[in-house]
Amino acid sequence: MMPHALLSAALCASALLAHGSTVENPPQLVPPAEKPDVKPAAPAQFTPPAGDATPQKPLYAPKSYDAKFAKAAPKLDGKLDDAAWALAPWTDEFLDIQGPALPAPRYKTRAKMLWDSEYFYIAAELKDPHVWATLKNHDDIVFRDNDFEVFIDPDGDTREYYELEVNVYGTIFDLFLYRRYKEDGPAEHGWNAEGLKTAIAVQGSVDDPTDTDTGWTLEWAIPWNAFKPPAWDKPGFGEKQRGAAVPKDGETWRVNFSRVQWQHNWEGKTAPKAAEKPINDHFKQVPPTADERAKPRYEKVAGKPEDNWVWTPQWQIDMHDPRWWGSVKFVR
Ligand SMILES: [Ca+2]
Ligand SMILES: [Ca+2]
Ligand SMILES: [Ca+2]
Ligand SMILES: [Ca+2]
Repeated sequence: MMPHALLSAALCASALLAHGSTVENPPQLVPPAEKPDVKPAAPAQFTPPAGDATPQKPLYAPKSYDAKFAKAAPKLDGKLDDAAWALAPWTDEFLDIQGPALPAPRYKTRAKMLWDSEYFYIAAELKDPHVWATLKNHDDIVFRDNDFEVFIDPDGDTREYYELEVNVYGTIFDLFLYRRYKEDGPAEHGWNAEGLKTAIAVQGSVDDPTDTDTGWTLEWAIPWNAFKPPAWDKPGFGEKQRGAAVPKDGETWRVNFSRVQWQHNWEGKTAPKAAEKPINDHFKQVPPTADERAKPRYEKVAGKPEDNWVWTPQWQIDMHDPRWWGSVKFVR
């Protein structure tokens, strides 16, 4: 039912492997199983559907955005009051992953993009009355918390693409996808966005449900040099061929954003209560102390899938279909 949940089993297995690694023993980057070395066909031309629109019949082509060249870099402090950001328009407010026929998101989300000769800059604003996260280790499965995600396919061939996820603690889950999950992946968690800078500002308090927050804002600076596939990737195939080059003026990349939001006990009319155990299915669960049990805390609503709110609709509950990602043009 969910883009992520479908993949949880596979993710868990490789995440656990990643957890066993240390700086001294980096995770092995294992080449994927051999498959015919053929580039996928270009995505079909978009044709608007006949008749009433449904989530299965897209209403419109993927959205586009002109990312402007920043003459002065934004200061990475999580606040979006920089002169550089003032020149960058907001995206449309995010909507349900399946499109506007589904209920509008409970909280507003929007993003901005900029670039310069060193970095791809992304800003995001996530309204949220209850700012919450649990995961604190790099390459934890961050979408088990509320998070913000970007999907990037530089050469736009719908294979070999990058994904970054972040929660309000600034915990990063970064991975490289050789092919879509529907084409058996694999997802390489061992890929890291080297040199990535993350800054977050919270308008409220994290993990304190007794107040009402405004939300959080994010600044990302992704070095162009980070867009390098794992060593096993074949020369001449997709991103390896492209390399980590700075985009040319007017170059377009496939990009989409996703916000994952879970429902918890402090939302809406559900009565708050102290949790009996830690809220999240963290790998390193420790039983709460008596003090912690007495404290009001967030608890996911059992059996409720996460919501996925996106910039441009996927028309299905699957982020891993780059055909429907937006088009970001880097303009000077
Ligand atoms: Ca700033
Ligand atoms: Ca690609
Ligand atoms: Ca990683
Ligand atoms: Ca709070």
